[in-house]
Amino acid sequence: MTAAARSAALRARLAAGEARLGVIGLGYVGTPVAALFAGSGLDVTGIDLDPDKAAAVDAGRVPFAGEEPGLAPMLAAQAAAGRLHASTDYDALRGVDAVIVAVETPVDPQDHRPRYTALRGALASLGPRLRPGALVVVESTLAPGTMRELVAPALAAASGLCIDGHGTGGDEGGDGGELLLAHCPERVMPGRLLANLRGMSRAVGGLSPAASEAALALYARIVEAELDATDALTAELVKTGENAYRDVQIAFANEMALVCEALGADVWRVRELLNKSPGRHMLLPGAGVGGHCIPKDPWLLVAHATGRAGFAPRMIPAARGVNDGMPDHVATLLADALRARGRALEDAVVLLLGASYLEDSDDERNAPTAALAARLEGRTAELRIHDPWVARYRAPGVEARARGADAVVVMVAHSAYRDLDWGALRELVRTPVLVDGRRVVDAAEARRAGWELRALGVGAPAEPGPDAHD
Ligand code: SAJ
Repeated sequence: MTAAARSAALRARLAAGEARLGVIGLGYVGTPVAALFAGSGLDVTGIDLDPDKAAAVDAGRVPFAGEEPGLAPMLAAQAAAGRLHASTDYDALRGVDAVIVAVETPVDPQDHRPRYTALRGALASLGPRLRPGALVVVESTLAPGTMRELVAPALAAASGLCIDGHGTGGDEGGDGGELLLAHCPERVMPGRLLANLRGMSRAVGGLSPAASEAALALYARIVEAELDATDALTAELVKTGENAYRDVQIAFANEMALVCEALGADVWRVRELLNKSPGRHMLLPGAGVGGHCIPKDPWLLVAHATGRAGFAPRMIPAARGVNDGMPDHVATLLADALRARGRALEDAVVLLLGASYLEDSDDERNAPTAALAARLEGRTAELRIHDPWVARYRAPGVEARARGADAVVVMVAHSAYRDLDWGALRELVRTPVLVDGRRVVDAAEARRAGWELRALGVGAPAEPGPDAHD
């Protein structure tokens, strides 16, 4: 049977709603994906090594924290309808028509190389359960080149089947491969998982046209936006590139903030006027860049290319360095403001406002606040953290946490922080030092109330520099 015929057979089973789908990895990506495909009428089996996650999804419950509109009722309904099951046992995938792999693909914090332990494990366990004609789609974000150099060989070895469009035994000239393999990276965001899965366009990168066609038919069941057929490498580059692009854009905004501080300008006014220039969209300077994708994907983007054809990345690592340096810069602003009020850092009680990586979110992954807290660890008299969205930091409230403090540092632009009464808080602190890392504070109001304010990106009018009279 040719690969094209296998693809056609799978598409027919999908159209008839008879196809069985497996989803490996029941996290922020796999869980809503499983729910949506079950809701499209397919029988879906979720797999996760974590028995609690598997049990939750099998019972129709959301296996993670956070508000995800529509997800809980959808999971409950699909589990009740008998279309959604979950297990820790890969044998539950025997005979499936298609499998989506949505496991974590972190990078090593030291060498920034991809760590594919979870991916390799999933492929090794999945392979023996696959039959000829099955489609495997990897949604996890991958270093460009991974599909051809790691996923295809690993799957071929584990399944004993050849991959259509891939040299490992795939008879590309004759009937083609027995397995169809594609990469379809996700564009989910915490708080908008279902909305993004339905509403955002996706690159569908097959290792062969037959694989792309099968994957297009699969995703057409749940995606209302454009599905762009392409090759696997392009799909890998699109996903890692779109996030590296954002990281570089943020780094530019942060470097502009540092320039403005050095020269005594206001980066926010500069940004407002700069963005009036056609085609300029300077992003927001801030106290750092966190989350599960922006800090990671730039490293994935350059991982396999580095060292090939003499390529060595310069801008992308530099942008990562600028963004990862912002929590340190906040620490510098803090120490400077304390010094201005005669308080040494080591004698200071410091309150950090915001623990999550993003405003009005409870997601703490790679949060800049954690980086700042690590830098301040042991260097202050006391370090306090407040965050209305993170349970362990919610109580006893900003006022109580500010009482007796020597510095308040705004790290996250939570809406709740935009309404703080800085006059009242001034009466609670011991030393009125305030560092605004996210342009939340009304500077004039704060200064009128007596705060020693340092606003990220807003410099004090500086003395002319040594070369000011070139
Ligand atoms: N940040 C800045 N300045 C900015 C924008 C963000 O400092 O101008 C910081 C945030 O505070 C946060 C980090 O960067 O710490 C990441 O923020 P983000 O707005 O990029 O949010 P993420 O990490 O959830 O990124 C997601 C990504 N979406 C997917 O991967 C599907 C990203 O591609 C989107 O562009 C982004 O959401 C978005 O636009 O909201």
